[in-house]
Amino acid sequence: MVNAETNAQEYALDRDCTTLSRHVLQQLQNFSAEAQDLSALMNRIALAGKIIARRLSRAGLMEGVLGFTGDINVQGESVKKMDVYANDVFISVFKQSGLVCRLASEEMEKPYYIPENCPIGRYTLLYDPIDGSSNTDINLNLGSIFAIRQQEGQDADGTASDLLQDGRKQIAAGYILYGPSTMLVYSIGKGVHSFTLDPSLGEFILSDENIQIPNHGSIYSVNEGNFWQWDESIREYIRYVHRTEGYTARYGGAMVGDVHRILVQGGVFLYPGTVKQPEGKLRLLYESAPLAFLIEQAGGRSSTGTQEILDVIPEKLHQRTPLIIGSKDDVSLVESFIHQQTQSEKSIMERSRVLQ
Ligand code: AHM
Ligand code: MG
Repeated sequence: MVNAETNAQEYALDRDCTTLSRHVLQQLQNFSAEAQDLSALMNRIALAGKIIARRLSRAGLMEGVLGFTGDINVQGESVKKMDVYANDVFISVFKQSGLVCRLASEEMEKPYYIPENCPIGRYTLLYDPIDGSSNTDINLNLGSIFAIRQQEGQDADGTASDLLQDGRKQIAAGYILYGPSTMLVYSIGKGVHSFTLDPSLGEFILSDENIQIPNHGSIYSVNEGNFWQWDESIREYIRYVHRTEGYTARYGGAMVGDVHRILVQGGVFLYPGTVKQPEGKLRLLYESAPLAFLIEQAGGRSSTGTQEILDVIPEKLHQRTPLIIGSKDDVSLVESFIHQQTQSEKSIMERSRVLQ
């Protein structure tokens, strides 16, 4: 009896001590400068998450937190006050850290360079400070998405052109989910691990290690309001899931929550291109590539429909891309509809050429 109690106590103590920074060091199994840097970087990201979560938890009671600023961002979208706040939180947390040289965000036209009077590091943080902004004013789940890349070359002209590389250059990626509890899910290329913020400790504590996404799931997650804006191949896929038993739709308007559900339960999340916006809505460097890195680490896949997301080389920082992400089999199924459509278009063109 005493033994069982002691074991339970030891377990609880051990669990509470598995903080994010300790976990990163355990993953790397060494105390090299790089391991220390990564641990410190993750710690800073966690701090930003805690500050944002704190504000969100009281948003309805505070002045000047909810609603729009009246500005339009580089994406052509109306900016919410929380977008600006969260963007600034990441800058403020990293400015004096000595870990990064720049921060590139969905909300800023150009990267923010650490001023010369502050310690400058060799990493770049790429982030979407508040993902799913439309959920902000109605107290629904939101997220922050992040990725870390190493600076390559000097970037003397300030164009950050070394960031225009494929997603396999990411050394860490993940998201913070602001839901009933705040969770941080990350990968440094050694599996996917989730942490839950324990408000009484003010720490993210390990909640699940080496998460594996099922190869297939029943969930499809897409904004079906865009049905008539999509290519016929996507419409055909949706018709297929409508008439096939075993599928169910879930769409929350905030990708971090939708992708988190799929990470845990399996299925597929899609944001395809539309007639007006063939490249879709989601940004490669701040949204699609970090999530692709994570989902691949969990044994899933992500694709534009014709190419692996992690292989896409952007031409510009704010490049958008169609996104199909989730369980291996479900991503492949969507791709098969796209492939079929491309093949039939090719054979129609071939036939009309022969007839001319
Ligand atoms: P945001 O980062 O500006 O909030 O945009 C990204 C969000 C995703 O989280 C979400 O899946 C999608 O936009 C929702 O868009 P829509 O309202 O077109 O379905
Ligand atoms: Mg976003």
